[in-house]
Amino acid sequence: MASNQNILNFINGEYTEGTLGKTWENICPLDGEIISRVHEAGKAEVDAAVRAAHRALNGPWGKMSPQDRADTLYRVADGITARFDEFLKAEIADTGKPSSLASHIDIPRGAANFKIFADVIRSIGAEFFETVTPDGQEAINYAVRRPKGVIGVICPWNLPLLLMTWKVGPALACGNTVIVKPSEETPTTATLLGEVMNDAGVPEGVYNVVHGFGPGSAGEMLTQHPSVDAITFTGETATGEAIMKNAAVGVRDVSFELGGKNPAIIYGDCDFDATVDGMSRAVFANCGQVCLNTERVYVERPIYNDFVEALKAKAESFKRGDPFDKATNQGPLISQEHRDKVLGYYERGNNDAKVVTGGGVPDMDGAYGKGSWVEPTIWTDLEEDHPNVAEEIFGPCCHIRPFDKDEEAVELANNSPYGLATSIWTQDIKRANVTARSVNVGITWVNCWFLRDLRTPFGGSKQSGIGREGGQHSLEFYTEMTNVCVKL
Ligand code: NAD
Ligand code: 6OD
Repeated sequence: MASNQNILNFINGEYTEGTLGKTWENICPLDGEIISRVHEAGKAEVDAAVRAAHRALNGPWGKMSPQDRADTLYRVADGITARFDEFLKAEIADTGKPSSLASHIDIPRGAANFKIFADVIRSIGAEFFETVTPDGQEAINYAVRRPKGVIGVICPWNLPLLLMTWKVGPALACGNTVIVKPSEETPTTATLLGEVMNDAGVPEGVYNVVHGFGPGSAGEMLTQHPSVDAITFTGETATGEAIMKNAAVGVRDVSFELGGKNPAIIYGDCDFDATVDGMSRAVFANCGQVCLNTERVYVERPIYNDFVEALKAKAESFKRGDPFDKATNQGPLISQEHRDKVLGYYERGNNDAKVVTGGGVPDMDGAYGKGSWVEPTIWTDLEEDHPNVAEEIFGPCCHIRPFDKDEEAVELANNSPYGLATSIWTQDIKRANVTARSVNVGITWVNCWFLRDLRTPFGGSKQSGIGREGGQHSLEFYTEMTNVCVKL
């Protein structure tokens, strides 16, 4: 996957190397090859992006009607679809994920995120009250939604285009302008999107991209910038804490999608084969690098042994290698650094747990031998406070534990500082609904996993996030409401 590409910042509708004169090597995790050099933005670029975003906000974008904005975002979506293969190859080079996954989820969702929020903005109405006071005064009240302003969008590496457009789509639909800071691991698709924005007729300054890292770099500069009106962030909980401290200066709003240690509850009356299929995705999809992946599996005792064996068979069936081979269904981890972290947990598991399968690094042929691959791994027999059961690992691994009573399963599931997502597997509709209301998470799936309707509220409770985005829920963060009271 070697290439000599230069990845530039995109500010005010133009690509720029920036003034810092610093680049870093973008490494493909499939084979360790350098795929591009990324030009780091400094304070001058962040300032320029913020100024451009304010000009666009107070200029053409701010003055555009919601209908025209929605039409423009449809053109952006169509522009991504027209260049589907380019986006696909870029995402695969940055992340190593199999084409079967990226062509099914990442790129189509990257486009869909613009259309869904364009549709939302076309269809919203206004809250309206008729008021009569005790002393006979009459008024009408209506609430209008205005854009919040210039939004800082800080993104992770696991679903780069998807998670970035999940924020940029609603932000622009609501009339805001954005400055995106993609992950340093996956800078390419956000950069490519600049061309699509220009071709779609998005005015300059509406969509800006600055490249860099977190502390002391573009990420922190953006969150500290006093003229950034609000920050939406997806990433680690500890990073969310750092961003929140910066956002507190100037009392700026945040929307956070953070870490998780997601539980699944599998009842003895589930459809066994469908559950094993679903759980294989829930644990191992994207090499375990989806915030929604399951890392804690609780199984009712009568089917525990069979389930462990069946998930083991799935874990051992994954095909690694050429991402463009249709049969490939496991990619590498995002980087050697992340692999070292995951292998730290594997080592603890090898020492402390019963290792059902995995626990190491697979043999890979040729150039893939330099990639950041790990084996899908299953542990049993650990205590709940063991780091492998308590901490987010973000790799293709899980711990499985038996339970006897429904209440016990719920208690175990809730025993975490995180509260992002769960899945419940049963054919008993009452049991499913009672459990669904008892687990303290933002998203619950019954007999499925990551089945997404983009209009639904998405987000986490406890340390997994702040706020909900999706459909009309995104308006809460991306707009300010002004109530207009008119005396009659
Ligand atoms: P990360 O927090 O390390 O980095 C995310 C982004 O924040 C990157 O662009 C990074 O450069 C930037 N950043 C880092 N420190 C910063 C700082 N001090 N100020 C400003 N920006 C800073 O996360 P990651 O490693 O990219 O992603 C993995 C994590 O993201 C996991 O914890 C995962 O659970 C979480 N995640 C959560 C969701 C969700 O929806 N809840 C979705 C995807 C990923
Ligand atoms: O599907 C989504 O909208 C979404 N935000 C998914 C997040 C996945 C986290 O890794």
